[in-house]
Amino acid sequence: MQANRVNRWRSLAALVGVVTAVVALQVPGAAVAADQLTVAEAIARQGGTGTVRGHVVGQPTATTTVVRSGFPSDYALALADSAAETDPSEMLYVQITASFRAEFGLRTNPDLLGTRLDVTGPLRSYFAHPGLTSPTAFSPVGDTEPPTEPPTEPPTDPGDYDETYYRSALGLTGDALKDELHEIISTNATLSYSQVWDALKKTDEDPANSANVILFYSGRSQSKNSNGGGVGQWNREHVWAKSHGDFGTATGPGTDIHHLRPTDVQVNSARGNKDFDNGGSPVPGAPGNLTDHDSWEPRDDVKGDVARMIFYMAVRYEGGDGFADLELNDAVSNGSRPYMGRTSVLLDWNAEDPPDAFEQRRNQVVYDDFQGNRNPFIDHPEWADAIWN
Ligand SMILES: [Ca+2]
Ligand SMILES: [Ca+2]
Ligand SMILES: [Ca+2]
Repeated sequence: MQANRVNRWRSLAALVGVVTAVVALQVPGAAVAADQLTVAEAIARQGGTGTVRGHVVGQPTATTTVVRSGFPSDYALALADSAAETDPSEMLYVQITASFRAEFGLRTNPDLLGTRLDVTGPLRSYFAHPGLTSPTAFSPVGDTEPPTEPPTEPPTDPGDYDETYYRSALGLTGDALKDELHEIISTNATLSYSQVWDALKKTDEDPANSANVILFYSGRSQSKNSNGGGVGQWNREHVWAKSHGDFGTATGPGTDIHHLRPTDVQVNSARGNKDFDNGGSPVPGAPGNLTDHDSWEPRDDVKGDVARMIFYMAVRYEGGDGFADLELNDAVSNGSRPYMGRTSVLLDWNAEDPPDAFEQRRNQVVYDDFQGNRNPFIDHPEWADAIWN
């Protein structure tokens, strides 16, 4: 159904394009149809709706960064009036929503670079830059040939993202690095809380048994279908406790699967909303985990995973999107304040337990299949020290 609708749009828009071209030929100097805008006009006329015609000149990955190769995702493209344009201020940033990604996303269709498109939708800021969001139609213009080369394989080595996704962050440290990473990773859409169940069945699948997930704290492999609220079942743990900033389970930090993990119901309950720190007594049902009245120490195999999820949340959520600005501190007993500790212990855990294949694969699945954004600290664990040390 979706594909048919897209194809009908494409056919209709292509027909309109032909008619427009004929009219333009017959009436020298005639402008294109009233609602058809150049990129310069669309930049000048933010607000309202229009059809913008322009050349595909790359993928915006930040307000002033547009990449022309190694496209990191199918989520956005930049249009310009000239195919050779390299100045982002002369570009319109176009959001590519889910139904258009297979045909117009640049990672899947890198050959679209340089071709012309008509895109219809509201002229609204995107990446804090003149843009077009929530498009209603895309169509190729003129004699553009469909791509003949098969799409390039998406990169899978975390280092492969340095020249694309992370290019604007390389070499930065401190707050400048944190700010730039925030821009890069804040392109994600999150699932509904009910959709999180199925997502976790993919992200946390047991590599040795595809019918199971690995429970985060206990390390137990358990049937994907034994989820729920009963004793011995697994449920959805917010590693950044949702009371720290009180974001609940609405779309946003409450459903951001970069920090949601399957856990044993009773172990989840024992962890509660405690901060992370070393020490305590053994946790029943979760070997290697320790807890006391104010903190939780996870088993060694996931200490670094915990740290990197907390680092991600502190960078992703900066208070600009209706949710609290989540931040690290070196305390415990943070309660409902939007903080999570302890910073010093989390930095140690990040160093002691570097990313392994399971964690890297998980980051890739979240990026490819669900949210379109990455946890930078899984790709570059050294960035935690560059920001917080
Ligand atoms: Ca403690
Ligand atoms: Ca680990
Ligand atoms: Ca923050």
